[in-house]
Amino acid sequence: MLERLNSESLSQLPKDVELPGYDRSRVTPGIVHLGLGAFHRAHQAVVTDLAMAASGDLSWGILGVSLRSPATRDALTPQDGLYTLALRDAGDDGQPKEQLRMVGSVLRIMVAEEDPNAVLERIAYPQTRIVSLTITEKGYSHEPSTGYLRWDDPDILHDLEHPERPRSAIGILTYGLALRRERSLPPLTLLSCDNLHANGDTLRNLVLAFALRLDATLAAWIDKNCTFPNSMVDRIVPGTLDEDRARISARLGFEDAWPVVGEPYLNWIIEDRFAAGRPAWDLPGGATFVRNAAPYERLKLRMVNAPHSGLAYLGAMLGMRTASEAAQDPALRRYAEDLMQLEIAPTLRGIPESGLEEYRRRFMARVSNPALSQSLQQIAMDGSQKVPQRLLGAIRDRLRRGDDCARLVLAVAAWLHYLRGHDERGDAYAVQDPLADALARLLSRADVAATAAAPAQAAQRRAVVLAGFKPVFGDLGRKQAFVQALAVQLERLREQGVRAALAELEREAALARALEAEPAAQ
Ligand code: CS2
Repeated sequence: MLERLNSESLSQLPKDVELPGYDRSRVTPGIVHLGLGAFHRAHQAVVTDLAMAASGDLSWGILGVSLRSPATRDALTPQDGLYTLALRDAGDDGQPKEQLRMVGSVLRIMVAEEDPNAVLERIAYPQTRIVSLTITEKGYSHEPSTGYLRWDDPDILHDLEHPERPRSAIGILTYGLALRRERSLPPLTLLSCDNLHANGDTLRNLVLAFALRLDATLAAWIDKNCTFPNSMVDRIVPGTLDEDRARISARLGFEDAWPVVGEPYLNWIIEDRFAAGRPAWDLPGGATFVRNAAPYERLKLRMVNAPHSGLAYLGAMLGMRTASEAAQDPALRRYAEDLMQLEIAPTLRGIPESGLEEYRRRFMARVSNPALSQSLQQIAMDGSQKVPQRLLGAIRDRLRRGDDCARLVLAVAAWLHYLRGHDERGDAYAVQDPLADALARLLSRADVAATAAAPAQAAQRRAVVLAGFKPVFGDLGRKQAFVQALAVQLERLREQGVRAALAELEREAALARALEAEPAAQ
């Protein structure tokens, strides 16, 4: 049995483990972070740790908040908030190599569901200057196709009725800010670090909509005093496995109940609009501050998250388990590369082709990282919340110009096909999605419509019903070209399977190339 990791262990760790470069006992809290999952702990918390060491400004400790689950709090509290970050990659010999670092920036963890008031108090605490969020797409209680607050969301309804016990992130933030105003405290920055289109603007609109419903003067106060910078975050962070816990603890000589594992690559772009200062996050290997994050966010959602989702749905249906397994399959690899090169890159105007080429190459290398075990189901989950900003924006852009988007549409069709809940070998998996019930009803309606139609019309009828799902597709479902393309790709997946659908795309591409190469007709 190993002793549990805690502050006392720092001096006894092996020499090759990097330590927080500052005196942790002098750190004071400046950030409240909602959603203390593995991603935050492998990304913003690490850059905050490095920034405190480099600048000597120790007033940016993080108070972490888990919205529901006590698991992270229970794992990290006995460790005084300390945990290991393991960066993994393949070494020159092809074997996994791993660099360990102790992260010291998380001071304490609270669980909102147990004690929402403690969280509101912390937001309304004079020293709190940033409230940041990684609550995943579904944490925003918004409609994915429009970005509007879902007033029928059970948590939002609950929070309107129970100001003293909010449970949605939007409710917690708004009531916390109301308390801040009551106490005449200085302004605050709300920093979304989720993979959402215009994440800061989206968060701002949601908080203001909720606040307006409570009290127009509160909304005006928030609007005047708080900033909501947009940001782009990037690092592949698989969920921690038991074998990671065991391997890392053995190397430390102490038990770490919840280390996090990630790739060496990290990118963070933030709009420099902070209402009350910020840590010196702009260090080498840290964040870059910009005036407008939109082009970076679009690049990342389309050139990382879109192929990721495409690989996840197609790979999962083939019965694969991890992203690197999918990315190393020759046909899937070609699909992901063609998707980016032929269909997505041309929608990213203003970025030089060589830059996009480099970005594509780097993504393929990152996703193939054999030392990381990122589960395809993790990427595939919550598709209703991910598909719009990852795939549908690019599809809209291409349709507007009359361009072909078969590969993008195949990824969307693969998501819809994946929702059946079993792969091509018949193995079942759980579909995790906040709209799972509505999606299950949608699939049945599509089946009924297809069965009732004449055989030649069945595929088309199915696609019309599926694309009519407004929360995801919005008005795209009314675009004939989209519905048509969706019908083709879905039918291929249903009738012939993933491999044949991919082969068909390659045949079409080869034909198009041959036609282009042919001398013009006499
Ligand atoms: C992934 C992302 O789980 C997912 O949906 O696509 O978490 C991805 O790994 C990160 O955005 C990479 O920065």
